[in-house]
Amino acid sequence: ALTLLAGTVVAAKTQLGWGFGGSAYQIEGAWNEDGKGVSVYDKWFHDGNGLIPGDRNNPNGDVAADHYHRYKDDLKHLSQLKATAYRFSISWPRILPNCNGTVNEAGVKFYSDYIDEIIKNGAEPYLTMFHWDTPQACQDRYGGWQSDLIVEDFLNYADILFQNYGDRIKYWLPLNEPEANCQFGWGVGMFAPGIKGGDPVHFECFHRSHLLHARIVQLARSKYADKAKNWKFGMPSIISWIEPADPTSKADVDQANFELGKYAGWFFDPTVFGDYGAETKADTWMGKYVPKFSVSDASILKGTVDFIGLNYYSASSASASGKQVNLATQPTSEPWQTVYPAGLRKIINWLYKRYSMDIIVTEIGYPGVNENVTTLDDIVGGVNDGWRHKFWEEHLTNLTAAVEEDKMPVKAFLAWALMDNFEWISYWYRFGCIAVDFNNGTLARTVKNSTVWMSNYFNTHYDNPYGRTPQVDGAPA
Ligand code: GBH
Repeated sequence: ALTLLAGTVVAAKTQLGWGFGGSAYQIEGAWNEDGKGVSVYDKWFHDGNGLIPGDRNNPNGDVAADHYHRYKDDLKHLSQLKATAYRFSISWPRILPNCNGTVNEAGVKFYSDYIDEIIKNGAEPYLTMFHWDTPQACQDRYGGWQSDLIVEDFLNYADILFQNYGDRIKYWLPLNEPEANCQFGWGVGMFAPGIKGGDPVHFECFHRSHLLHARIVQLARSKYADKAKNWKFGMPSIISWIEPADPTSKADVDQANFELGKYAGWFFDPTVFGDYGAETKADTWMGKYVPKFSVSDASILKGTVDFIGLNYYSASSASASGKQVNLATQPTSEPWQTVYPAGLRKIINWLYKRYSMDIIVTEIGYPGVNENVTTLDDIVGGVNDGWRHKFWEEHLTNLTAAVEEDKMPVKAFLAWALMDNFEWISYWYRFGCIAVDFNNGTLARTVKNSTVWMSNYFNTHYDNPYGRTPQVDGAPA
């Protein structure tokens, strides 16, 4: 579209939302305030589990970035940086502390005020219902995600959120990375609540999560039919790009496609097509454990996402011979991450080819590097973050190529995370776009240089799709 402005022709830019994400346990703190119940993560760390040897004493999310008390100032950064979207999660045990029907009104009010504050700062709120902090009471009563009893409890929780926030929320992310929740919490047991149920429990838990997601969307579309016409649902999942080791070898390309298909077919296919993918069922490991959906399960599951929620962090290679190639373009402090910016463009194209749906990058981020550091407290919390700048610059170049050249329908890009936070086991990894001073305990906030660059990039290349404007003055001095 072209607009004539005093004789100059200005091409309208592509609309694409951008901003940041965060999750309750990782930033809020205030673990026992205003009627909040105990989550499995509170108990896990209070019991001394999950720590890295040599890390500072007993890191946990009790205080975290103290965002519960500082959220108004923190969210002012959205307007200051001209971000147009912000993804946050609700702490389930703040709303339902005892995993029964008793609602904590203070918790309901907190998130209502919170949503108002996001909107006042000109950003579109994306609401995550569950980012892993299951109420401990659900775990104690019936084993949490090991039992179908969690489905009815969660539906009641979702209903409370629809009822209280449905007037302001359009984008709903019921479950964040439910496969990771199941794998790490109940399968291998390295995250809370530390259940080592193995593959059968892991796969059952994730199967249950799919069915729960379907029931939540069904509830929205029946009980809140009028509003739900405008609501958009997604299930953010972490999926890595898998590169054929030799792109000229058909066998390697087939192998990479098979491996991508088995993950996509596990994470996304049920919500789009109503069943696990063919590759998932054919895989020797997954095929052994994926349960079957009944005909009625399949019919309620199919079509329960409006966009693919892509959490993109990493990449690997695949080949027919088992040969691997190194894709990393820069170092990272996360042992599980391989930074490969071209993979962002490739995975977007791959996902679009499979699903023909809108794509929202619900998470993407970089924790810094820990080269040349001697103690865990010396980590790079730096504000002159050249490595992160390189990370954003190369990923955004690929994002723009996907959008402008490949014409991919990417609707938003949510950088992980708004601020440095408790990275589930440690404060060692600094994913924040805003630094938080954990080292001397002031928790002072400083915008990282790369974030200013990113803000300029988005505001130069893209238009705001949501039509919200800030109702407050900029961020605190
Ligand atoms: C996302 O998960 C989360 O949604 C978010 O909360 C988190 O802050 C962000 O990524 C950055 O990590 O088995 O030792 O390799 C990413 C998926 C799942 C990756 C757990 C790391 C455990 C590490 N994560 N996994 S390991």
